[in-house]
Amino acid sequence: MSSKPALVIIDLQEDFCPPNGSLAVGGGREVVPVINDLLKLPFVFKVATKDHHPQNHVSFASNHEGKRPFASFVTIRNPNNPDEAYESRLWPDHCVIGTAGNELVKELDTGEVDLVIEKGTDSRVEMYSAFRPPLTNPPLRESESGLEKILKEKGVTDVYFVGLAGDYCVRYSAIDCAKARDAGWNTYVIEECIRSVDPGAGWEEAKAEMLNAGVKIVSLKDVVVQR
Ligand code: VGL
Ligand code: ZN
Repeated sequence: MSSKPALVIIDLQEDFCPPNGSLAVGGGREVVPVINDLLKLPFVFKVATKDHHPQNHVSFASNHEGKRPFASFVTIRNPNNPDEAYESRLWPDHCVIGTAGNELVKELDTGEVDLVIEKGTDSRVEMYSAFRPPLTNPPLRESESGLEKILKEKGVTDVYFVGLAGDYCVRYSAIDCAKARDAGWNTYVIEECIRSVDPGAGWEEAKAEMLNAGVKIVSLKDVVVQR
């Protein structure tokens, strides 16, 4: 069977990049030229995701009395089941809908991108994954992004993840992708094409968790895209 590889570019937005991003990831902008080169390869489908938050998003420290970005955590409950909850890190306001920080980075060759998918639009839940929020009981279907459906429709067999941040949204997107057993996607993260909020311990922990979930961490030189 021939492979049908897709490229998913995670959250390559101004707010995640120096020099002006409100949640700038060190070296975030450096991955753009390499990703532009990848966009020229014959992937069957190329998606860019956007973190797309309303101003009242639960992950902003500014929406919680007395909490500080990066240092504080909050308990997020399933709106449909107060018994299901998770602890989540709080952030500076970022990627707010309609602001310059929400834009895809201007150097990205968006002319080569087939589809832009918005995620994190439900103010009630954190959503690092490009697929869905982590809450499952019951699942918040209305806040899913639609990415799983479209990758299935396109008959994709392999999914390559790149973008920001390696230890947050790339990590949880790749894990959800590898866990979609019915889809059977081979899931890859290209290590040169990510940067992390915490490039030391954070990225190491992320890699271990991804490997455990069946994600393959690969190097650019090992990426062969054929169709
Ligand atoms: C992200 C923190 C908060 C990411 C999004 O794209 O990795 N990180 N929101
Ligand atoms: Zn966010």
